[in-house]
Amino acid sequence: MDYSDEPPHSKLLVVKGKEPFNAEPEVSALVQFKYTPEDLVYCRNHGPVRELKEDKHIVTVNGAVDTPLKLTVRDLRAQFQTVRVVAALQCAGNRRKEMGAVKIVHGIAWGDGVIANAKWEGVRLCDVLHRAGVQINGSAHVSFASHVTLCQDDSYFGASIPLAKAQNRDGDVLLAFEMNDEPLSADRGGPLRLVIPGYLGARWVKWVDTITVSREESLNFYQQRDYKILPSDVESKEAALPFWSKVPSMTTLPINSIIASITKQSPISIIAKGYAISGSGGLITGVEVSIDRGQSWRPAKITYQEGKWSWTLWEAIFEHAGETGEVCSRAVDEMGNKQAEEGIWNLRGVAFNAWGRGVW
Ligand SMILES: Nc1nc2c(c(=O)[nH]1)N[C@H]1C(S)=C(S)[C@@H](COP(=O)(O)O)O[C@H]1N2
Ligand SMILES: [Mo]
Repeated sequence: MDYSDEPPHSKLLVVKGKEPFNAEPEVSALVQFKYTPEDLVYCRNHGPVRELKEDKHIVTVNGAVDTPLKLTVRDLRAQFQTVRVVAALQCAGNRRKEMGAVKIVHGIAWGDGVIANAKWEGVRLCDVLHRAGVQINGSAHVSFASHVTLCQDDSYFGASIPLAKAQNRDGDVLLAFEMNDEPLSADRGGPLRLVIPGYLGARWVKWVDTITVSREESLNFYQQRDYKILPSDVESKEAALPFWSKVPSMTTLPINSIIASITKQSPISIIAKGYAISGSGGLITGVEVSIDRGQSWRPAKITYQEGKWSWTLWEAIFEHAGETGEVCSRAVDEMGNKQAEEGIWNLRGVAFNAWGRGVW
């Protein structure tokens, strides 16, 4: 793999790996903004990052369609309605470090900063598919690929989502070219990436150049052999082998909340801040906090929430917290999903969502 063309990356991130570039912000900095500034967005890569020219980039739509299409980003802007969605992008490995403390897991030891909330702008994937004329009824998938560089485990990066998700107008799936009113940077996958509200980050393919409608899911390594919640008794790579083809690919992530910062306001009072997210798209209806290890809970104040797909920011003041202690958080959504005390261990360390915890 060739890392000689790597563009400069944000200096504000904690670097977990240089080649490929993987880095996350301090979560205390992250929750200070409702829309994550570019420099604080985590970077998750399975290969080199490339700076591409918008006017040269072409996306091809093919597979089970009437008319294979080749479109530039300019074509997308000119020929389709531009829409905006506020959505949180979250890596399935968010909080893997905590899961790894339970028992060893495979993957980058991410903290709780591999999440970003942003305004994304682009065109609806369903409008583009409509133009191409989808020929399949029933169960089908839309695959996305970027052949711009090789990846660690495959010759390209790919992912897929059910066609029904692409066609569901509740939470538009976008071919996006802007984040927070700026053209997508190279690190964000510019000039064109997928935005798939409610789905794990691995499906939000960056530098996308090929879209294929078919009966099958993407055959890419990252769809087939990764990003799956293996049964908890699978404890090694070898033991995992027979399971990859049987375990479903991940789509949504579970409800979650974490403690991002605890600040003393006086010798005995504290203010705790954090984020919550409902992976499946049900609005977060409450975040509760406890300073007695879950004996008693009280509601935190929700300070930001925007539509169904954004993260939720919250804070809670404890006037009589004492000099030291631990805050726990747990979130509930409108579907009644509630964050449990323990997360479920799995070999790849994905979808960890135990109660948030922080000490002061
Ligand atoms: N082409 C390509 N797209 C990709 C990836 C990648 O390595 N290559 N990583 C995926 C993963 S696992 C995540 S979590 C998000 C991260 O997006 P970000 O780097 O903009 O934060 O991009 C996804 N899209
Ligand atoms: Mo990811």
